[in-house]
Amino acid sequence: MRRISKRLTSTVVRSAVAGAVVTGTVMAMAPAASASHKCDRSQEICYWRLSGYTGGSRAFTNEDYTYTNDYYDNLSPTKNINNSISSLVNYHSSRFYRLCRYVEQSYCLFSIEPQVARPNLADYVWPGSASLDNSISSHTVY
Ligand SMILES: [Ca+2]
Repeated sequence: MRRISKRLTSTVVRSAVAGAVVTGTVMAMAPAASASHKCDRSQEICYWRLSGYTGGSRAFTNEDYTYTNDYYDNLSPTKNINNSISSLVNYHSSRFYRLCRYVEQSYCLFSIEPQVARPNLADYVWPGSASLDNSISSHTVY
């Protein structure tokens, strides 16, 4: 009886260790959830914090569910891109980026065609008249 109990305990401990290793792997991969990267002006949509393509930039090639984990390059202090984008260029040769007013790809009502530049998002409005300036939070791709 004592021997069985010891064996069971040992199995439980081994399972717990295996579980911890799996959890550790998932957590190590978490940063990859942010799909943004440095603007290289090729096959991507590039965003800037200020109008006229200034004030820090950040790019996406694929869709993104939330901008809350994306930050402009070379800005000190660091600045989150969520609700702070003021100009953009779609450098992609064929993709349309559909901009979303909210995170979780919600209220995605403004499309950016391939090879199109928007120097000042304050010149554009969401349906209903709210300015696009400082109000993009995610996007889809098609
Ligand atoms: Ca993101």
